[in-house]
Amino acid sequence: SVEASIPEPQRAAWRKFTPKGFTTSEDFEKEAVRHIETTLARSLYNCDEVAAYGGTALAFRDRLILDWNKTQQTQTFTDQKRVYYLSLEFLMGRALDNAMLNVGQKDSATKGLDDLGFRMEDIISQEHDAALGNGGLGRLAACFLDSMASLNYPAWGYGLRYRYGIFKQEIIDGYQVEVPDYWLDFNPWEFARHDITVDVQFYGHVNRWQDDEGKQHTSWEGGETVLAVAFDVPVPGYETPTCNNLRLWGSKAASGEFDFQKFNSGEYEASVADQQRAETISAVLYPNDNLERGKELRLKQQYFWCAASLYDIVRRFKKTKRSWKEFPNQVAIQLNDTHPTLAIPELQRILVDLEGLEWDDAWNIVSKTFGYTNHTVLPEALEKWSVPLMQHLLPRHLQIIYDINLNFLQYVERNFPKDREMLGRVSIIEESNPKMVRMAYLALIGSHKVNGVAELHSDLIKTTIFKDFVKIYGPDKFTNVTNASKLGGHDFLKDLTLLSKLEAFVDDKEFRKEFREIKYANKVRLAKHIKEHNGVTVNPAALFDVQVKRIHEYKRQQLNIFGVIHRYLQIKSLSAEDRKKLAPRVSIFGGKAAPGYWMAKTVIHLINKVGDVVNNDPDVGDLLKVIFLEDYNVSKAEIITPASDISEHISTAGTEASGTSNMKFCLNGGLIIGTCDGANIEITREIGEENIFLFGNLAEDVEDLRHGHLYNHYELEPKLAKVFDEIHKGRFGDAGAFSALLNGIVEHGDYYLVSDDFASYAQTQELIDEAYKDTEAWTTKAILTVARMGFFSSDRCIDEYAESIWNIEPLVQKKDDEA
Ligand code: T68
Repeated sequence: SVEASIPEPQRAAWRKFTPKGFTTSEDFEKEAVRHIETTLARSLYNCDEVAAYGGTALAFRDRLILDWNKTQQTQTFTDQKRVYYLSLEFLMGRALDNAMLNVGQKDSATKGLDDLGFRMEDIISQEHDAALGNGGLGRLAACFLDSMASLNYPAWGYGLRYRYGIFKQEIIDGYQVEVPDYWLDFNPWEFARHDITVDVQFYGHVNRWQDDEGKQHTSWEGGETVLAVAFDVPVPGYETPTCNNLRLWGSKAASGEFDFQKFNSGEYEASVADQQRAETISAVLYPNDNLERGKELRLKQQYFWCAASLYDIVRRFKKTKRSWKEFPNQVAIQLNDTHPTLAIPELQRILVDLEGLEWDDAWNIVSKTFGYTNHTVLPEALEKWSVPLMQHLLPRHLQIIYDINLNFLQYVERNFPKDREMLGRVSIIEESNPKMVRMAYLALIGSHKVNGVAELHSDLIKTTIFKDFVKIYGPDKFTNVTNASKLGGHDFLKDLTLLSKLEAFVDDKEFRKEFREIKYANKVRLAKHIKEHNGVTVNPAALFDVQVKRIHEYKRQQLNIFGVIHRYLQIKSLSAEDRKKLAPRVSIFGGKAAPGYWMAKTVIHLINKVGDVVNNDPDVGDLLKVIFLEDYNVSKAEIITPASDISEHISTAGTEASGTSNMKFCLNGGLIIGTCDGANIEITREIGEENIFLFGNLAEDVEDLRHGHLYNHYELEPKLAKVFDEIHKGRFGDAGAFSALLNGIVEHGDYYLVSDDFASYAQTQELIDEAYKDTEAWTTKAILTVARMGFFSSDRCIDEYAESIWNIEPLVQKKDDEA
């Protein structure tokens, strides 16, 4: 029973004027020109590509918002269970091309733009990436939004509206320099909802009292309030009228009496400072991937976003007048890593303190509502917050966390009376100095399902970080949902079963030729980009070897660049005659280092220095080029990924939870070299081990190897030792610049097993050289790889979440919108 604002007698008039959206190039032009002239206040005398982009985007936005309105209305009327995906990162990239593909009017728009004198490609490239994420975790969230809409699930994303996304990377003299990414200058894809706001409280103190009937009450009082303002981003599905919502919260100073008083008493500047402090909360995305630094502002961001989102979700639920018991039947909340874990104590607080439920009834609701996805086992990435910090910022939440912990530990004590040690191990509170709140444990205890993101990773969390919890809760609380990537849009086809039909064409001469031509054209396009941005000429017929991802020691870009140096030394050692037998290669790197991560920055520096030497060595010519592509991001990935012959996914076994670009490269007709880690293992199972280049030690052996480095005699792998010698000699510039990198391996235990895996890596690279010379066999591998990748579609992945964790059904809209 939802009240409509327009009474029945007037609805006919309304409906008569409801916009219908365009379906022809003429109608598109009409809309685009209208927006350029009116919304953007430009004329035909000053319509540049930026304005043409604006007009095009606004025309499509109008289309999306009509679908959005209808979808939201249908979801409200139907009132079936919804899922809320809480992620501190959504790495969406550009929206226009996606909107055009999903709405299905790209051809009309291309023709329309052509009529107006513009090329679609140029217009698309005007758009600034929405880069509200670091890497895989944020990109996965964006893919999930897309698939949830494409599959018609009633789903919302909740995140933060950062004013600055991930920094822009510049390479200056071979060093990374960070430049702020102010991306909101013109963003046609968001709708500011100045009427949808939430007051979010920080600091203050807790009061307890008894009412006349003797019932205990707790309230959180005082402190400061910051206003959360909703910004909605439409999320269209592919070839469906479903258009879901991504709600991003921006922070603003709460306009209370406080400011006003300051203003009146002449403290104008102080009240401006308050304003700015409040806006700081959503100002910037923290640029660390797989690392936690425990900064107060980060905790503020997390609570701000959780509190606003939960208030919104609860408000929506309360409108339906259902009883609280029904909450988990209507609402599923997925926690993307531990970043939104405060949503658990926050919901408990709402139910107990504000709604008056008994603790146990509330906890029963809370722990049925949440699901938690773990994305890492790296100890330095597991979130912990200091108890004193939490006591200061969120005093009531800390109490609630202690109470959750108490109940949990009592349960453990009852069930494992003989294992006293276990209590300390599984406690949410780590008894260190200062004490720390272990967010992963809180997330696990407060959720009904915990999932890892690839089979190996889901097994690992059960045997390492969550081992005790498997004993406590049993294995059924834990599950695996292997990550996936988007294959709609730019990639091959919508229907993954169709993808497997490609296999029948593997021997088709025409098809094979076309397949190769597409790959070659993509390499030509990347070669052009490299020429423009790096000033280096690369041969598109050479093998393109690509490693693009965040720079991290565990991802081992250092292994790759040491391998490149090894190759260079080999080339140099050969006679001109023997060099002719070699296969030409282009080694392409890209990725950002967290600004404070010195080792990662050193790796970037080394890659650039090696490039300087190799690319200018006349002995080498086309045989080897080394390229570092500046500012790797989603839109650059769209040029780089389809151009790779081999991509590298070479993390130390057991460290990369899944990886998702490995899938993306395979879907784009590239082969991969990889370790037995993350989703590489499942990719191998799907495509066949004859179609992938695996190397290196296995996860099960890593611990012993590390131990051996520290306690046995340690010797560097001989080929790697030669590489290090050359670096030491200053062949790639001042050796001192790289000493920490080399010492980490030679003297400090080689934690990431670079030396252990080097021989196997170099040998596998030689196999790749040989394999690439056999063009026909290579083509077969590439085609079979693509054809067998259907499993890694994010649609499959989302269906698995929907069925095994969320228990939600798709909501297919009726054609007729009469409700
Ligand atoms: C990635 N994690 C995993 N984290 O590393 C990758 N971390 O194996 C996996 O495929 C992907 O998640 C999706 O499951 C990240 O990207 C972060 O970016 C991150 C950000 C903030 C704090 C910690």
